[in-house]
Amino acid sequence: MTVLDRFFRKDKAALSRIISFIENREDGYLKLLSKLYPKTGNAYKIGMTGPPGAGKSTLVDKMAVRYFGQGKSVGIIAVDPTSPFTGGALLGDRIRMQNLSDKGDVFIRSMATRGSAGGLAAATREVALALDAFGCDIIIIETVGVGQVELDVAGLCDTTIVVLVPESGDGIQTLKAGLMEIADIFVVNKVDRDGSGRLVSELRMMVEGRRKNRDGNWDYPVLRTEAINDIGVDKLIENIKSHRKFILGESSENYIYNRVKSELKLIVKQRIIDNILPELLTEDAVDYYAKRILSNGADPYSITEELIAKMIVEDVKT
Ligand SMILES: Nc1nc2c(ncn2[C@@H]2O[C@H](COP(=O)(O)OP(=O)(O)OP(=O)(O)O)[C@@H](O)[C@H]2O)c(=O)[nH]1
Ligand SMILES: [Mg+2]
Repeated sequence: MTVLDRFFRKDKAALSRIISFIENREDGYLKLLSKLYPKTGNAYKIGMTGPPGAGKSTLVDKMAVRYFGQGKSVGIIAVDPTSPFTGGALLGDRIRMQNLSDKGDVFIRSMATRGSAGGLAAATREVALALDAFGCDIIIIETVGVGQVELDVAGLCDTTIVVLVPESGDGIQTLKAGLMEIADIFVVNKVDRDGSGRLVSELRMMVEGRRKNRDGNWDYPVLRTEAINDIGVDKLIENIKSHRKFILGESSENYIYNRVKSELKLIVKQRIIDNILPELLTEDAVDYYAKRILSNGADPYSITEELIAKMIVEDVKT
């Protein structure tokens, strides 16, 4: 039996192998993704982001227990853009989530840095695709809200939750604008700490201002949780359900159609960046063109046109 056969028989070891295969971009991984794709479309993807130590993993853990209790299978991806190796935080996550991973229908995977931010987001999408094809009903993707990655990851999630804590700084002004933009649901965690009331009202005010500038009528919820004591988690699950209903609208067709479109665009873009661009812009080629600019009056714009023409001609030939 091949690994893929075992994968389709819900063998977790095979799932691990398939994920590594995809993550490492081994020969034939694109073909493999094509084989997995027809089996996807069932999973609901939830993004969980926020500052380091906000309590994201603790919340994910508690949420997973709820979904598990509803008989759903849950895949968790912890994306760690800062530490390329199994760092302390990651190890901590593994330990904290251990009680879940023993249960059977939960699969946890950590991902480390790979090349560009876009590359990491693409790899995350592909791992999520594998989890979806495997039969996960819910996929939760945790990212630390410190860079570009979580913005890209939010793009592939159906519902994005931004977790903030009273100690995130002097109020919401200091938070990255991008982080606020991607939120469908805000969670103020560690409400047992001082200052949570103020943060909640600041967020509610911001959300109020934002609602006036947007169409649609999703009321961005601002929820209070104390993840460590399992408080506020049911409400969060309810709000995710409401958001799901909201985005799917009267019929899910439109949502899925737009999803497929944006996914296709991203995949093509990433493929050009990963495979075509490096061939076009080799160090030697760049040297050659830079010299032409400096010595015989060529300009970067016409060189770009030349390069693109070359790319198209070469493509037609093959
Ligand atoms: N006081 C208090 N502590 C909490 C709460 N929720 C989580 N913590 C603690 O906060 C610390 C960080 O929690 P994590 O769940 O690892 O936070 P995280 O956002 O996943 O952290 P990174 O993945 O490292 O960015 C841990 O020591 C948790 O026990 C809470 O509601 N109240
Ligand atoms: Mg964490």
